[in-house]
Amino acid sequence: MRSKCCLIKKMSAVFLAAAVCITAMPTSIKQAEAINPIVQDVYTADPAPMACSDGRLYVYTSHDEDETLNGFYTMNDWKCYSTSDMINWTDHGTVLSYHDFEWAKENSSWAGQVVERNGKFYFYVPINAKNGQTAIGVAVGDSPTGPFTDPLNEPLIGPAPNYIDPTVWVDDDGQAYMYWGNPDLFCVALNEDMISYDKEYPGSDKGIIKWELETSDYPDLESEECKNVQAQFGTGTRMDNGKLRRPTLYEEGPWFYKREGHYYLVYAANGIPERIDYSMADSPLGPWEYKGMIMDDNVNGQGSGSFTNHPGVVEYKGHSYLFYHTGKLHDGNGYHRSVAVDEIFYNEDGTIETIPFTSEGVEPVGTLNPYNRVEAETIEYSNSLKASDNDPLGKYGIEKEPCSNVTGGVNLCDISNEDYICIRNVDFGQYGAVKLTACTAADAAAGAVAGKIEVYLDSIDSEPVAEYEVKGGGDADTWVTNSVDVDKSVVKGLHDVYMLFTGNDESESLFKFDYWQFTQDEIPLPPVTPTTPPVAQPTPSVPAVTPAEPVVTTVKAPAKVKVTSSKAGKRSMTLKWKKVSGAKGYQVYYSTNKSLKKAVKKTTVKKTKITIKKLKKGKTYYAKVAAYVNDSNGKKLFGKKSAVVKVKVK
Ligand code: FUB
Repeated sequence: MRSKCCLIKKMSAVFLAAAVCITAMPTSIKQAEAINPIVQDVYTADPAPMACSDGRLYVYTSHDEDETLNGFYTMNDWKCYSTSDMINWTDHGTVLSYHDFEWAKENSSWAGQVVERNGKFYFYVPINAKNGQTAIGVAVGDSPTGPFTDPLNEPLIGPAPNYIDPTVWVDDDGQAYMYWGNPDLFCVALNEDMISYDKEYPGSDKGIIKWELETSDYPDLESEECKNVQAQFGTGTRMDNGKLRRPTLYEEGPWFYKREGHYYLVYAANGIPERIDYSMADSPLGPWEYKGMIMDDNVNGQGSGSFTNHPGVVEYKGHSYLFYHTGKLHDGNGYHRSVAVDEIFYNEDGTIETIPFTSEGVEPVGTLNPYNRVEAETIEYSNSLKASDNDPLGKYGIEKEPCSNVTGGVNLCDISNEDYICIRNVDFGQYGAVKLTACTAADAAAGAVAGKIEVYLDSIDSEPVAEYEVKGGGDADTWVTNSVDVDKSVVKGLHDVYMLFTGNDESESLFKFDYWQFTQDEIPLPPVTPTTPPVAQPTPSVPAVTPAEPVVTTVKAPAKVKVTSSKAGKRSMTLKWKKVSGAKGYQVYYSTNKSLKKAVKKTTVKKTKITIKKLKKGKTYYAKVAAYVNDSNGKKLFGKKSAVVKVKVK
């Protein structure tokens, strides 16, 4: 049995982390350790994880639109994310939408699930048919990220009332089953083609096996039939106008699977707000035995922010995970949900321990290799929370869009000054990196600098280890790949990597970012131990060539900067300083922290003047300036920083 002590430790860490968040952390900054919600730029719900034969874990989600129509779910497509380490998630964009089903109506793309079988990927979705009734459709793809197409041109099952939330499991004997439904629970045995079902299945009604789970089905709540469903799914408590609405706890969102000989049905339970409960069985069609709660709708008096929940359970790299959703993203609620993940623990008898929803999420189960091409949309966290006018930073967040580059996939876009992304557990190895290559596109003249990608290790308040200039290619869709040298003695070992995007303060779209990749230093060959004594060589008749000495040029650091004026403006400050002879440019450091040790922002200019905008009204800022030159490796060599100047912003 998994030790309780471990769970308690995890729970205390959660509450401690939450306490730290409340007291010390601005809403726009999240600790690198906190991964929930796992997606921060769109609202995602109804997670369906799939451990794929390619070694990655994919999570398919439904998608709550930013604009909620008629105060109800507004959902038109499904998204896909993948990971190999459980902390950095690659966004694969929208992989399916109601447009892909000719018979479907808009705005009903609810909870789906993808299952891999014989090299194909089957995407089961609930969606309204044109007559407005719910139905289950299936789309098939050759890869986990699609494209998926509807092979049937009609629903797999339905339309009929309450046909939502399909979940599919292929049993060890090859028989696949699909459960679904709210408030009744249904099941069919799928045929081997995975796109039809056995209409003659023994004991079924035209192939459908049904658990009747509405109170109206049980005029006598003491009847044997009612007691039977309560033994399977718990005794219901959901009331409606003073009357019991459900005889059992089952609500919706079933997730069906088998583990170590036990069958599980995990589902949203106990009315609104929903929690997550489960039942177990010895055979795929039950009878089920109600086992209790896995996740409450409330932790320490705090609700999850969403009145629904929806489970997705998966085993990956030796761990068991529960994916679920909350309303914890900025502006979140029951129609603006976000997918989260926590580890679940099984006891020896197969029962599951109760876990809380957390903001810290799960531990990494792998590292990220920076020497492979890494999609820019592979992110643990991005600071600009949500593309929303109500963003606490008062600006639009980083967005993603289908990439126009030959590499395909998606890219980051709508990047504005000081947006950043964090990629965790990046392993640069013992020899370190010598170069950073990035692929970007900017709507700027060819060669013109459109912005910068500053790279920091472990903290955004440290010194940057790379400053990559993003150059225009002539138009917004010309992709440019460039490299910048990095110091292998610094960029080595295991780090969290922050990429801070800087540029024109006014721009909401500095550049687009497709991918990045570091180049590793040459790995020294192991010394060869000679097995036989070396044979004596004849003396060369030509004089030996003396190996060329590396050219060493001594570059002197520039002189200390002298700030000549500092003026406050409306939410801005202007600094001027004396030109330093030989300087290539100047770095300005500023913060509201007097010692300029915490929350220091940096910006680079070529001129001897800067106006820093979007500062906090009425706050006192401290600033200093350093000149720099490029050393023989092209790296910035800074001179001494100026004395600190103080400006109270209007
Ligand atoms: O996302 C729409 C519906 O909300 C799902 O189908 C249910 O499971 C609940 O999460």
